[in-house]
Amino acid sequence: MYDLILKNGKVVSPEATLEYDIAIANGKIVALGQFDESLATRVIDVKGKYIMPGVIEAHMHCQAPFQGCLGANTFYEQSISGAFGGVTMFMDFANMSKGDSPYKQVLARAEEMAESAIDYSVHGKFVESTEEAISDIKKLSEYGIPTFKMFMTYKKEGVMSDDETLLKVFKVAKSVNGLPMLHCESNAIAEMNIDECISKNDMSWVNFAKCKPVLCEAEAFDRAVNYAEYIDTAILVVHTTNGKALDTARRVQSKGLPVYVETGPHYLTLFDDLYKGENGHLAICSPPLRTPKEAEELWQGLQDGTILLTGSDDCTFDVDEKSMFLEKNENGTWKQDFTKVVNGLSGLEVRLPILLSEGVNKGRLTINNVCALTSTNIAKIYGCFPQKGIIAPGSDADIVIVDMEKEVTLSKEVLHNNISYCLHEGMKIKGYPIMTISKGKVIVEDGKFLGEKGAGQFIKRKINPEYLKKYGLN
Ligand code: DUC
Ligand code: ZN
Ligand code: ZN
Repeated sequence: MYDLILKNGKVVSPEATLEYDIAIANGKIVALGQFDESLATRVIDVKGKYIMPGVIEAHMHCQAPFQGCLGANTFYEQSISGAFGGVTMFMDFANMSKGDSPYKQVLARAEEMAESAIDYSVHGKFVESTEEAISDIKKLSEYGIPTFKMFMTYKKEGVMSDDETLLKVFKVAKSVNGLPMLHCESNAIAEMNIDECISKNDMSWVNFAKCKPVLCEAEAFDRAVNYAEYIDTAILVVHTTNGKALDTARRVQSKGLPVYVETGPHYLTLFDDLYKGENGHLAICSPPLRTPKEAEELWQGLQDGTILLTGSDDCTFDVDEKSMFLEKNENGTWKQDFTKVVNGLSGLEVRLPILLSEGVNKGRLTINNVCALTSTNIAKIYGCFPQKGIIAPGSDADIVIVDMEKEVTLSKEVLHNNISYCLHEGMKIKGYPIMTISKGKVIVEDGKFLGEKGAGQFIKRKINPEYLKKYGLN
């Protein structure tokens, strides 16, 4: 007897869309084919709908102390918001300051995440390369954490890795089949520009973006890639925003160097004109929003396989946190000072809808591409495939059912992210998740959350060494 049969759906993988039933028992997919309804406790007819592997979010910052703020959600609340966007597993980063043990910080973070309703994992983070810190790389990888994040900027915030640290982490990560993850922005360029704005006393929202132009990102991207080439190791660059960086990636990917690239939905759909508005501080994130030209370059990168991953870089700060260090002018407008605004945008819940609508329904991507970009490729590169990321016998029954005809106008009211604004307010979406299943249990149905606090489990990860030797996930 099965617990659940999903009948008549169009089952999506990166390669194909095929119609068959899915039989689920004990949290796992047990068979694909055609099944009699009498064989299951519950049968859901999903005729005409698409059945996709649950979205995996490998890039978010929840309850992460940063620039004096923490974020609006607990991990449980974050898991609810994610579930409405089809997310069935997420990964956050260890909180690290100098002197902290990366290993201990990962364990502490995993404990914090245990209240999640969906499965979860943690990435290690490196802010220095002391002997103790570096020796944790092996321990982390043995524990099931093979991914290690480093920031190439945020020196003043105390989380930047210097070049020596990058090189050391690259080298040791390589020896344990690990994957360094990079936030690429040149601290030197950003800091010089920011200091100039401060000395001119012009810290407008518009100037924020000017301080961190394409070249600020592209220089750090190039440097990270050069170091990867030197060590001959794999890296993953998060939240890439522009074609200049992609050209660097193309150059080395074509030689087989495993440089994996992620972009996020906000860089595809939101632009730097937002910084011209009075509330432009709500759109402050790093790297900053760019122009439609760069977004077009990113769509091309998604189409030609230069970008194999998407991540939301979710930082759900409400207006109170975004504004907490700002003052107002006599006329009630903001005294614009970008140095006092926490960086980050909310995006966890809208990543799949945006890719379905702007990607599939606008003819830029196939639904199979979106499956790869939101789930299969993420599971592969982060080391939890085939437990996650695919609808196949033996895999966890983490599933999102999508109605490609469903139209939703994005607004703060339709999202579940606990904040009082939506940067995509008014954006018309066609193609939306309508049901989310986590390990065989329906956790979102008919607009209601049915999951349980603490039901998520920590997922140990191990990356297929082939993906780390040569570019590509096939
Ligand atoms: N970028 C953001 O916008 N926020 C948090 C960290 C980051 O890299
Ligand atoms: Zn970042
Ligand atoms: Zn991030």
